[in-house]
Amino acid sequence: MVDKEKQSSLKKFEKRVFSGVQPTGGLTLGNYLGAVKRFVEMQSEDYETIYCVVDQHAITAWQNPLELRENTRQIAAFFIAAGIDPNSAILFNQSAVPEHAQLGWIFNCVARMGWMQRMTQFKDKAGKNSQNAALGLFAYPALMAADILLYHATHVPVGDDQKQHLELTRDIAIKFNHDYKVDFFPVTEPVIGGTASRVMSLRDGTKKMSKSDPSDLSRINMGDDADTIFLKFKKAKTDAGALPSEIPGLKNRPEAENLITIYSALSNQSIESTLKEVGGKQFSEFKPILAELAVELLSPISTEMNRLMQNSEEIDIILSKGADRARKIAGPILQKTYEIIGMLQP
Ligand code: AQP
Repeated sequence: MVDKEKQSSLKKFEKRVFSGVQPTGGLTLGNYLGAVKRFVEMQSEDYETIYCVVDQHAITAWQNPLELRENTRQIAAFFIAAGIDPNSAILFNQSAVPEHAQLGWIFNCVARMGWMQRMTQFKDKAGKNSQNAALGLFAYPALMAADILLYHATHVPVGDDQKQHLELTRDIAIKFNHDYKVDFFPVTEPVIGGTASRVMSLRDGTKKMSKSDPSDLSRINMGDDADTIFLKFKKAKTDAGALPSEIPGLKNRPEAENLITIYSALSNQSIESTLKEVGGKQFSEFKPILAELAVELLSPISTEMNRLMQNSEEIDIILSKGADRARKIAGPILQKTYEIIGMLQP
């Protein structure tokens, strides 16, 4: 057994939060409400927070190198503009901490083919052409498990679409601990939930809002100006009915449910309270109210993000300091892992 004292000395905080966002393009309202807004809320004295721009995940689909660099900075700028304090949270980009890839390889050898073949996100992203997909796209959930377990993270705030990957992370931790007869990797708690754990496309209420959707009208991008936000909500698909006053009235009305969910998350209130407020209104009346709230909340974030992007050196310094802090935690955990599995480290 691993010496319990040594193991706990690797951890300073009882609760450690890890999460990441891929720099695959501009962020959407889905990324904000499902993930980043909650990253900000989890910054408190009880949690040590570690937030990562996961550039190694991004290249599971081809990225233009110049754009990848800029998108990496942009996600970091967005984190800070949305309220993450880089003096308290550890903020860095994944490739700057090589321990992620090193532990990722070990987890490739722990995860089973059958587990990976069940991952629905691979099927969704690879589509019909799975033979032509990158091997990295298939293996990506094992790297995601490494991202989390490299810090012995206890809590991982993510959108609903990542639930299956977090279950895999738990399976990998359990199998590693079992195979090597240790109690080393924690069984991480997913933090999914909140009002907007799954924000849907504005063009199809059954599909996730996504940065890579070919239709720009399907999403609100963090950075869209006020006119664009009003236009996108105006054109959002809806049904012909008025808004209900109670939750059962949203049944089989995915587009109505989505707009109500977005409004509730933006106004920090429950769906019930929103329906009490707007029940009975027609969409033509509700959509401008929703757009106005979105602009009021998102504009200051976009403005600050653009300001930060004017000074990319400052962002690079923040990321570099964050990577140094991250390696101080990740290094000993990787070394201990090597020791457990019998890797000679002369
Ligand atoms: N529509 C969404 N609703 C709620 N949460 C969401 N997230 C993404 N879309 C929604 C959450 O955002 C975090 C970062 O996601 P990511 O960028 O790393 O990857 P993703 O989930 O693949 O996001 P996209 O926008 O769909 O990217 P592409 O189009 O590149 O695949 C995660 O916590 C995710 O749950």
